[in-house]
Amino acid sequence: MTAYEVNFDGLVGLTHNYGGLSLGNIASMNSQESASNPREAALQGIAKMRTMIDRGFKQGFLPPHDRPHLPTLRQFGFTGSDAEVVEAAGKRAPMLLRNCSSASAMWTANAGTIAPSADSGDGRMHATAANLGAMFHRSLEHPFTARTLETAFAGDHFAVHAAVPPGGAMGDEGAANHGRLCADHGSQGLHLYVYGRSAFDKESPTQFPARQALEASRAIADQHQIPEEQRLFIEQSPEAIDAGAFHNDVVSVANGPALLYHEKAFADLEGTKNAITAKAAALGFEPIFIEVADADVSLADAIQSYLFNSQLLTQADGSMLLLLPVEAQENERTRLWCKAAVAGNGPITETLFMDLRQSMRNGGGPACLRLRVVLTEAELAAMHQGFLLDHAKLDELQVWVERHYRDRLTAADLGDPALLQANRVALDELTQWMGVGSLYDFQRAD
Ligand code: SUG
Repeated sequence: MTAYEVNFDGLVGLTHNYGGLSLGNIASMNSQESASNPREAALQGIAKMRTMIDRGFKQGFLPPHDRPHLPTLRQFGFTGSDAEVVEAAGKRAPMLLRNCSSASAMWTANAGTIAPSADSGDGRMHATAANLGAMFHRSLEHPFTARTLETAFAGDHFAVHAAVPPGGAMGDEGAANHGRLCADHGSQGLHLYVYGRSAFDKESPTQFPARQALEASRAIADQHQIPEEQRLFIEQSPEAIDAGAFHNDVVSVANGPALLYHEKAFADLEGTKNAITAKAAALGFEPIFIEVADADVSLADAIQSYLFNSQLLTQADGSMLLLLPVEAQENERTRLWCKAAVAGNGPITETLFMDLRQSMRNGGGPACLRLRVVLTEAELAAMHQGFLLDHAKLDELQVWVERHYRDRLTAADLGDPALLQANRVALDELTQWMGVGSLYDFQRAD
């Protein structure tokens, strides 16, 4: 059946800032305390979406979450008017305010995990919001993410599930730890669920947090009704996590039958390749392994440049385009690897480097910024059209960003009630423009 891969990019939020919140995410740890430019960040994201549309791909977006998140601050005992809560939190609990202000929902590869209707037992497209339990600031995302996904994908074609219960090490980071291999987007696929640890092990195999629990991945495969023949659970290499691969999409990316990965991405590389080959054969396709040797690109170079955090895309003529961050062009090792890949006989015929530096400084590359959803023609028509973009809508979105976003933000600004107020005005306008009604908590309160 004809099906499209639609990329839903996270529209960067108005509070995009460098909080230094993610242990194990080297870029985020290094950027702490520097000033951000939310407007530039959003415009860089829009430029990427525009490039995708120019190239003939279908493009959607997910709106920012409302931040600072007042309901959470109130749960921590702050009272009074919204302005008073933000001001008091800025003075008495600046780290809490920082966590409640993160625009981290922009990385929609962590919004949830998707199963196309071609793969699920009941023939519906399934989505599960990711609990993001490993990092406090990200654990606040899933209720609103689930609401957003339910709004975008309402009706009989779709099944949207609430997040797997978090707590302890029961983390789920969504599509960033999931890949799907297939002959083409519309055919049956093999789901690769990549995990860091068991939630119930007393000890973690890593120094940095291993964010994805095997039990959470299993729960998702089960509730998405993925048959045994179409699922594999693969352990991340602890060495990669400790080198800064806090999500598997920092060291691997799948598209169609191709899997591009670093030699040290998985705990058991040979076992992983054999299992993929066997299951793919039963599904009627041959996987294409594009392995990057550690001798050519070290884990450190891969993580600094985000070579693998790229979008690997099948173009209309069947050739593959690799959309990467400019950092992968600036790093000599990865630039040389890209050159050789395009010159070689592999599926990648073109590379495109994009400036996403604002997001990259928080550890978010092109692949982090998008959630891939395979949709049939009927599903595409049935979903809420307010989440889909074309050139004209992108122009309007850009005007909206230019009107509402600040060009400089520091941690000290987060306690400013005027920021909260301005963000709400902007988001209220956005939901009206999308035609999605009252999506945000602040629009629903009495
Ligand atoms: O979860 N950074 C995000 C980056 C997510 C990248 N996503 C994928 N690899 N798919 C994270 O670590 C940093 C926020 C701060 O420090 O202000 C942050 O949350």
